[in-house]
Amino acid sequence: MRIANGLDEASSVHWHGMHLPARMDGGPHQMIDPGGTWTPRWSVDQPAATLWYHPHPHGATEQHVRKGLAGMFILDDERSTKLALPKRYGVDDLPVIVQDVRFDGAKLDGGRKIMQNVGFLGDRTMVNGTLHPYREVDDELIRLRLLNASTARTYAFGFPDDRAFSLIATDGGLLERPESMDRLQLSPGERAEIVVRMRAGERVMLRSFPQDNYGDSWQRRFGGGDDSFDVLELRAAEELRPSPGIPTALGELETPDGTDAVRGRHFDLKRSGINKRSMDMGRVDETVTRGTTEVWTVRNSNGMPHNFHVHDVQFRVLEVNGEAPSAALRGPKDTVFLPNGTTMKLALRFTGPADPDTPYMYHCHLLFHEDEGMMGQFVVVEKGQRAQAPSGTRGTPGHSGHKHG
Ligand SMILES: [Cu+2]
Repeated sequence: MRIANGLDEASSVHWHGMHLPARMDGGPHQMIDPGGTWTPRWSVDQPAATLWYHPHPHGATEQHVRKGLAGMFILDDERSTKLALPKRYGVDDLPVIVQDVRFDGAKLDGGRKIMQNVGFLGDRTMVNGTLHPYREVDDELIRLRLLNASTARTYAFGFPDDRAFSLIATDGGLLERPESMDRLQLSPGERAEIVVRMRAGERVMLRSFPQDNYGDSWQRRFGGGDDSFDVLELRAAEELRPSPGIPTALGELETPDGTDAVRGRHFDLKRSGINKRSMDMGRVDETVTRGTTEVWTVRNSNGMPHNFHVHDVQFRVLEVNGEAPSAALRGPKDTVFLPNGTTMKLALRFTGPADPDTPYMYHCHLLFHEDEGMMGQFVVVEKGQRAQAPSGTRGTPGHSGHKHG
């Protein structure tokens, strides 16, 4: 990749969901100066998936993403190309990058209202950078690659007639089998691939609906969990091309099931920091041994919604509040939503190259919280190796590591 920074400020480009060496990750340690370029290289070695990229400058990620620096990254592989799924890009396989925005005249407005403790919430919705989007479709089955590229807003996607659709993939790729549902919740950073059946000549609106799984009435009201609005209209042709039925089996998961875990770690999510520590670019919080599996327990009792994203890996959700995960959480994940009062157990395997002095990030992907310091750093080392202080550490102008909460 060759990234040229044409902005008048430093930024970075993070490959969200990609398994790659830490120094290619595009996090806050790989800043690109104004006018500078960055040329990371790596081999793509992971299952077919819908990934994305966005800036990750420490303290300024919300602003950079909200202003539009985000895109989708589609990986195919041998298995995904052989399956009888809709896969003609732009025809029956559509990217759906969803962002909320607010305008002040012709300019984007990023102001956060008082009481909005999740961060910026827009009052209009864009898909692929387009307001009032619609798409004409000519096939019976349409695959939508949904990406929540918003900085704070959580969506519950569905259709007004409550028609069932098939979930075929989550953040890191295909499920073992399609799961039928009529609502799908995605918090910032999460992706999902769904297949929806069209009827000839109809117009149907993909919408976001009020959310049960968001928080109490106060949090729903001020965090956008009560909102409902149009996202994307699908306009079916008078005659549709027949599509083959969705395969009943999609393949095996590569994510670990946790039975070979060598250790557990706990992460307590608070707006003031994870495990009572605000992000410090010079501090390595966790050291992980390459090739091992771990079980991470992530808990939010902070009175507001958070989510949790881990760089480099796709993980499996083992438990949500002691129960087996719902259908929407059974595929490979790199980001999960944790409303207040949620505890999740995740199984993660770290197979990337060891690099004791370049950290990966884990953080809340409500980007206002991340910028405030809800982020930590882990390094992957060879057995017996120790973490080093991150090299080349530099901050973002204007961020002084101040305390919150
Ligand atoms: Cu958060």
